[in-house]
Amino acid sequence: MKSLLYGMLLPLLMASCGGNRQVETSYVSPAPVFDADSAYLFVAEQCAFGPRVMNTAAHDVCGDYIARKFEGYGAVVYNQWADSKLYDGTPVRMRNIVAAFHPEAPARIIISGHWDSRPWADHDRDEANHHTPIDGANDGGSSVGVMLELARVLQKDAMEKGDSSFLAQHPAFGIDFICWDAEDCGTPSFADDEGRHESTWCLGSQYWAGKRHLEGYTARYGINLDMVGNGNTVFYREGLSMAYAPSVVDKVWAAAHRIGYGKFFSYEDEGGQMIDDHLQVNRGGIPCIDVIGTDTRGGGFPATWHTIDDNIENINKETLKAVGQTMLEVIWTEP
Ligand code: AHN
Ligand code: ZN
Repeated sequence: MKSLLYGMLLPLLMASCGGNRQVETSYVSPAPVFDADSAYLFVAEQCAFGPRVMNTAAHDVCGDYIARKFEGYGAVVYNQWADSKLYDGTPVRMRNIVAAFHPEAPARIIISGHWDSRPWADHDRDEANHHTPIDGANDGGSSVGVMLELARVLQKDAMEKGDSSFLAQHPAFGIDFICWDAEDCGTPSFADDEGRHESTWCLGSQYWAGKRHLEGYTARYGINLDMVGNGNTVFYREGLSMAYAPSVVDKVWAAAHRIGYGKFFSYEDEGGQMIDDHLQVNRGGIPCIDVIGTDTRGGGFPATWHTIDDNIENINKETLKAVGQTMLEVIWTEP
């Protein structure tokens, strides 16, 4: 206690009697640097395969790419393959990819996002594009790009710091990066209303909520990332996140504000609720929030949402940085 008091008082005393009257109040984060250029490259690499639509070669090859990248950064990768059906009964093969750091550790957190891209640009202003699959640079690619960069940073920290690295210092703490498949295949706007049901979205996370990649698997909480890579983006405290996991919302928003990214993480009440992968994780019994991008100009989904403009040209490194650095802050300050 005594030394703690000294530690707090000494800088104040020095500041008040010394010549230098500037008291340093800015917060110094323990987290390493999140490289947005690197995250951007991971988004570009995913897009280069073509749209990650289930039952296509681009999807399969990109799934292998994602699994291989995580393994290269030292994660243990679990693949969860499963069969499902689209809104119209089309059979699809899906693959959830789970990349685990410290797979045996009991105290786990999940950072997740979907890796598939929407098979139809059914929100494009040109109706001729409504049946065209999208690159999904923002919607899908951005979350995976951020997660891969987080994995790269974890490995870099381990290699440079050895025994004093974050993970070596916290052997009981583990992180799972979960890439959901088949999130974005919900009934398209050109189909009959009858098939337009909540259950046609998030097929991969629905499956996982019922049958985990490992029997008995659980985690403290999850943070799902969705559309975290466009410009003009702000994140509001989404309704279902506030209902299921308010303390996780508080933790993430506080972390962002602490390190100077408050403008991206708004405390304004937008009140909206999203049907997204976080809902399935919550239904599976693990508190999970959704960090989902909203357009600062019009509110609602980003301007590129479900259009052919959701491509690498509209990826913004500042947004990737704000989200990625906030995730590192959350990890590095996790008790
Ligand atoms: C619905 O539109 C039902 N949910 C939004 C989830 C989503 C779609 N996120 C990205 N694409
Ligand atoms: Zn989407």
